[in-house]
Amino acid sequence: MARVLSGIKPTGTLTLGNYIGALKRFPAFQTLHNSFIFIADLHALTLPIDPEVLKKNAFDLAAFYLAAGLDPEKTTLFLQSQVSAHAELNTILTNYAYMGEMARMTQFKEKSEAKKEQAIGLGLFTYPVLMAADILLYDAEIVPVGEDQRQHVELTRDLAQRFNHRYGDVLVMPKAELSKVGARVMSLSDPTKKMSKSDPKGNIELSEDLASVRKKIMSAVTDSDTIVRYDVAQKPGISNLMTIYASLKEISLENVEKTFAGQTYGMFKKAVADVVCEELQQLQERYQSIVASGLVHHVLKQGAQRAQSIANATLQRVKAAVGLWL
Ligand code: ATP
Ligand code: LTN
Repeated sequence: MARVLSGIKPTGTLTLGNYIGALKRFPAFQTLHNSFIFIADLHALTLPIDPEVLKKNAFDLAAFYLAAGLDPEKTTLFLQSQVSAHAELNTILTNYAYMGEMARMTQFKEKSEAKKEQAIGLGLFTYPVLMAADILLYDAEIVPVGEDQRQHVELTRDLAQRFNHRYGDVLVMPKAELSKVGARVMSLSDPTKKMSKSDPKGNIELSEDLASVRKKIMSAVTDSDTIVRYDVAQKPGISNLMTIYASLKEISLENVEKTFAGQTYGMFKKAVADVVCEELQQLQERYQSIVASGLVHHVLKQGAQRAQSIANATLQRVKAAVGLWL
């Protein structure tokens, strides 16, 4: 059984982009693979966040993991900060990562763009090293993520290769696994930008009121043409709505084109709104019952214990390889 690992930062309410690009895909791995899914709370500290908000977000994220269908008996679900091996391996790996390659990371460039150098935390700069530690600790071969994280997984591969070149076969080479449709869901208000947690006008939040969801989809920015056709360059708005529809219905983009041939944008948008609201309604109901069950903390505690035993073994391997006393 191959190991699968992925994580999401508890930096805000999850969006439909997080759901389609990552969360929705996680449960499928748990039957065939040994699956590790975590809450990247240490990563959430790389940009300013209120402590109470962080705690609440982490809890909600755990509840959404369960609501999306992760079974804690099959998937090890845990909080990154509760497995100290992440921070330890991070410390070791920072010595093998280069300033130049960190500075080239698109996410770092975007998130630090508007800030003065004095206001950019070092954690934001070394973010991908911690992410590499997350992945390498579990010998993960498969890393399901959205398109924006592909570069970080590539960097993880470079680091693993560099480390192994020097110390022998210590680390397992991971690979990013992107969904064919929906690896990059775009903003509804500006379909040339990624849908993001920090853009409430252009995003749909998983816990959002369904009337508001419907309104946002019906008023999503599109072009002045009338044909429902997939063409990212000419028709980014319609293409994005097609992606959302195709992902949730689990059908191909060609199939979406055929289904809506001859129909107006208004009719198509209504169908998209229906499918999104239906999915979110189910998710929100499951989320409510999971919160009411009071099981979240127990699941995370048990998950941290399982994660620790795997992560500590890898950490020992790494320590031995570099010459640290065990
Ligand atoms: P932010 O929006 O604050 O920059 P984020 O949502 O990109 O953060 P995470 O919450 O850690 O960051 O992302 C979790 C997962 O969701 C990652 O696998 C990421 O690639 C994926 N993801 C995020 N946004 C999108 C999107 N718009 N389309 C597809 N996948 C996405
Ligand atoms: N960097 C990711 C979150 C993340 C992650 C990971 C994803 C942290 N560690 C390990 C996959 C594997 C993000 O910003 N979306």
